Amino acid sequence: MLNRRALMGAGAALLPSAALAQQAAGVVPPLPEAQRNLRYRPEREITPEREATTYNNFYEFGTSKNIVREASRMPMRPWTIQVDGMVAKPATFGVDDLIRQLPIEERIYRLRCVEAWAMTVPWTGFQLSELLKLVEPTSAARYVSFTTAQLPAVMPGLRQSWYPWPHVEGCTVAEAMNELTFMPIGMYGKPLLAQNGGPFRVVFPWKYGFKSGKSVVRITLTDRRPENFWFKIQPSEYGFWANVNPEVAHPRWSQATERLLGSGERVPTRLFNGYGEFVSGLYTNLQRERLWA
Ligand SMILES: Nc1nc2c(c(=O)[nH]1)N[C@H]1C(S)=C(S)[C@@H](COP(=O)(O)O)O[C@H]1N2
Ligand SMILES: [Mo]
Repeated sequence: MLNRRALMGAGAALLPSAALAQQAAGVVPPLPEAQRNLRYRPEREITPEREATTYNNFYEFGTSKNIVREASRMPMRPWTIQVDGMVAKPATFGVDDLIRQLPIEERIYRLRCVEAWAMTVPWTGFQLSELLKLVEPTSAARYVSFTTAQLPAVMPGLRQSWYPWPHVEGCTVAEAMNELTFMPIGMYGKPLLAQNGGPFRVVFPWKYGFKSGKSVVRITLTDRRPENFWFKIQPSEYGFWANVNPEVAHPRWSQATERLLGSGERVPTRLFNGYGEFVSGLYTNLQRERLWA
């Protein structure tokens, strides 16, 4: 019989190098165990996995909704995320080290694109506030920006030089620390696919989908409002706040209803995408801001 100490010793010596070899080979490890958090109720049918993983918006890979083939060429290991700016402890984390350090859970959230399609997805991931606690934002930090990877070899969209690459999105520190702000590393119980923003992205379920930057490589805390990608392209249509509101029309269409991916059913859109109980307090003193995209 194997001696337990010898076994543990061997495990400790072998596992990290095995993990490193896997990383070097670009292998994405399976998701850790994750309990579904029932505090966040879907209130809708979960969107079929096929629809949610094949109808995508990811301009780095092209402007159509059909970018799976292009995205599948993106290597997702090794992958690091740099967290810097106005923090006491700036750090760069390997994605798998980060996943081991943080509490991982499953949450079913609704996502409402500004183009009026919507989906309901079981995401696996961590609350962004848990990551920010590791780096300790300073009291001067007011905003957080999220930068997407720029990989010209696999992202044909980057050749469209009129777009302001890299893709940057942002929010306030209060929004980033809100309990709803989530960083998925998976969906439908599987590692997040490249087309959905693997190996990890951010989601703000109460904001239009364009705020949820994909394939993030850098998170920066600042005292200046980040100029987000879509705002730079078309400021009249895509604001900084972009909270979902059925009564405030997009310049080119009504936002009163939305089309569910999968069934194609049209349903009424809700204020803050139905998450007002968690987030309306963030906006009480901001009535003069353009809070709705
Ligand atoms: N880097 C990057 N992030 C992005 C986008 C993008 O083009 N590039 N599109 C956004 C938009 S408009 C939406 S609606 C969601 C779509 O996410 P999904 O493809 O997983 O449904 O991703 C958002 N994040
Ligand atoms: Mo979108």
